[in-house]
Amino acid sequence: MYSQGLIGGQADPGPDDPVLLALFQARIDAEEKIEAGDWMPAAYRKTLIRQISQHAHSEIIGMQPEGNWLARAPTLRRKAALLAKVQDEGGHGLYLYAAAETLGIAREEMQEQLLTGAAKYSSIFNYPTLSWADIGAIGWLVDGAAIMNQIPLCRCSYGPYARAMIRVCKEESFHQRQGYEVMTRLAEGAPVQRAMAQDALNRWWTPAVMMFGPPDGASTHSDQSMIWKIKRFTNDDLRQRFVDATVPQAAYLSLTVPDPDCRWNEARGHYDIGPLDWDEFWRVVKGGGPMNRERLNARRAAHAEGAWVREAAAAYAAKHAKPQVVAAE
Ligand code: BYC
Repeated sequence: MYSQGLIGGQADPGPDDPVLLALFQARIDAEEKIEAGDWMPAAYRKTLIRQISQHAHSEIIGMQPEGNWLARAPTLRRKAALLAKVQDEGGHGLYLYAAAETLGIAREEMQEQLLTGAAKYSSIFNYPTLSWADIGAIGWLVDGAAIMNQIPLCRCSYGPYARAMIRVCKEESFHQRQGYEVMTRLAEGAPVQRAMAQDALNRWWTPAVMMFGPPDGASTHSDQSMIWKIKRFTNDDLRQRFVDATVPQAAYLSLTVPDPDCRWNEARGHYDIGPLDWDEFWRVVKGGGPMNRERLNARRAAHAEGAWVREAAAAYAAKHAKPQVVAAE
């Protein structure tokens, strides 16, 4: 369990202490970073552990849809880029677990929450990658959505999360470009390649638009997370930014966004989109998506197969541990 009650060895006076709460909010309002040893309300700590651990799980599970194509990449160059991208995602998961650990939760507990299905991870990774074009669509759309969501997280009020996000965003930017380049080649290619690109866009568009989370009216955490400057924009604001940036990119490739209601709205100065199927979103989040079972089973198998590495690392650490210095009487 994480030590909500103890911060830097000091007893936490509790979330209701109005003086501490006011001082804490004043620091947030002044754009100061909150660091691991600082006093923070228990609910702030809990929100961050929830969000950062879910984010870490998403990166780790997110390696699977693309990992599916590593051995089938069409050229050595494509394989090298995809391999680097998947490895980056493993690295993002590790920085994020480390950032969550600064809040007092053990990595083993987060792993347990993922493996038992108690923790969420991003809905997007519960869809299958059926063709090579899906690798292009994931880089373009999923990493594009991730950048839109994560650039503001570089300014998150919690220092360790904000700092981890700076490096993550640099790498996500390369991921997005490699995806768009794959799509560009396919879109400029033979009719069958164009058809693959369009089919991938058709299947990934709506899940990518829904990745930003439920509409603002149904978002349980947004209001408080905005006050705490964990979130800088609401789910709908970020979704709109993503749509506005991505629809012209599809047009540049002469591909069609699979939404008959998607059109420029001069009065709003934004693209409109049609209604989204939020029942499907919740079904996928709650385990009923096309790939939820496979994703968790693959993670459980990888965890079990890695047991010998954890045991060897623990044995090595024990062997090389500094002998305990016993204080002289
Ligand atoms: N999927 O109150 P809300 C990546 C849940 S990794 C599943 O708006 P919040 C990448 C939400 O957790 C992508 N669940 O929540 C990796 C909450 O449930 P709980 C991951 C979702 O936290 C590899 C409930 O719905 N990115 O990009 O204020 C390759 C109500 O939602 C989803 C991050 O994790 C979803 N899509 O806002 C390529 C970024 N959306 O927890 C790419 C960090 C919502 O109460 N996270 N839920 O049980 C965030 O920015 C925020 O947590 C979210 C949601 C915007 C995702």
